[in-house]
Amino acid sequence: MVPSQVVKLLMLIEVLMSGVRLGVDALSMNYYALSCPLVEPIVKNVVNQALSQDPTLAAGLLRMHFHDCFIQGCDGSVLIDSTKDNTAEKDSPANLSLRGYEIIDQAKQMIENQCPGVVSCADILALAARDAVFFSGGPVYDIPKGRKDGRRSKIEDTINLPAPTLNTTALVKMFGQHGFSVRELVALSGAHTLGAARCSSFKHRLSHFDSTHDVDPNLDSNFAKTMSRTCSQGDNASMPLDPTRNSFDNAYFNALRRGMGLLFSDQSLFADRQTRRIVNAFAMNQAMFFFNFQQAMVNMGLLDVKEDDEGEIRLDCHSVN
Ligand code: HEM
Ligand SMILES: *[C@@H]1O[C@H](CO)[C@@H](O)[C@H](O)[C@H]1NC(C)=O
Ligand SMILES: *[C@@H]1O[C@H](CO)[C@@H](O)[C@H](O)[C@H]1NC(C)=O
Ligand SMILES: CC(=O)N[C@H]1CO[C@H](CO)[C@@H](O)[C@@H]1O
Repeated sequence: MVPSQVVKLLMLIEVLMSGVRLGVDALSMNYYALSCPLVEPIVKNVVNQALSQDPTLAAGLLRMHFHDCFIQGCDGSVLIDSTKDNTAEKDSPANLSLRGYEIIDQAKQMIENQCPGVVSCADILALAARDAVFFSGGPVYDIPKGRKDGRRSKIEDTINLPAPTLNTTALVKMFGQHGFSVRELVALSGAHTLGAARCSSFKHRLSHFDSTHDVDPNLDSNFAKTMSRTCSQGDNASMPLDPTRNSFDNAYFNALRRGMGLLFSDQSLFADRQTRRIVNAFAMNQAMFFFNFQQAMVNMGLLDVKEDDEGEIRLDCHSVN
């Protein structure tokens, strides 16, 4: 068999296996088939319309779904507003750059008009992130639905998000604790094919990096100069995470090979021998990256999902019922 056939065969086996794994979960692909059959086209239309106006919001939706899932499971907790008695996840100072809340609100409103009290905010966010990937040129894939919304959203929980200062050893450990393989960590990091980061997330690489280097030695020197120029405009000045910030492609992995990963955590995937092999494979084969990404996204979307009595269908995504 030629290599491309081998890849296709492996993909087929993976698809069959993931079907088996899904069987044990309460979620299902056709969860809303009877109760709200139009939920997917509604979300897709709202997302497509919003992204046609501002394509940079695709990154916002994808990152929001990630943060939702990593804290307390995919339960819409990232959407909850603070109240006078509770400071919510979204008001964590370091994570203020989440964007796209209005897209979720708009979809939720249209869905409530069609089928009130049926579709969770967590599912809407998961669908919106999936649609944002496709809108930007990424893979199209089906995701299981049926998540319930959680009632807890606390600023202190955001400590469980990975920091951009982590190296691959630490990332492997953290993602491993959520059940992800090393390959899934690299595939999920490929989400940084979309969007941008602020200087505050990468300036530690540009001066007093460690005891022997002023600047991170894994950085391409011209790229480091561009980063410094950005940071001369302040901590909130931002730069794209890869050269094609609005298109979902494998340019991120090619950038890592040239020492042009913006975050220390990104470049560290190429510095580590075990993950470098995977970075190289994704850089050379975009179809393989897409396939591993969509699989890892399905798994991420299943993190600690709440079943029936553990959660609710929030009527307004901003507050618990
Ligand atoms: C591997 C560990 C990860 C670390 C350390 C990390 C860290 C970060 C940081 C620091 C930023 C920039 C925030 C800012 O400066 O405003 C960022 C942006 C982003 N992250 Fe991650 N992230 C990780 C994994 C992920 C995953 C798994 C996803 C989604 C599946 C994701 C999606 C995004 C997106 C799309 C952006 C751009 C946001 C925008 O432009 O609005 N990240 N990430
Ligand atoms: C990764 O970071 C940890 C914790 O900061 C450190 O102990 C370890 O030596 C680092 N590993 C590498 C390969 O740099
Ligand atoms: C950066 O943006 C945040 C949120 O918009 C704001 O609170 C902060 O003051 C800004 N910092 C600087 C240095 O401009
Ligand atoms: C990724 C990131 O910046 N996470 C931070 C979110 O906010 C909390 C609290 O300020 C920090 O501890 C995390 O490191």
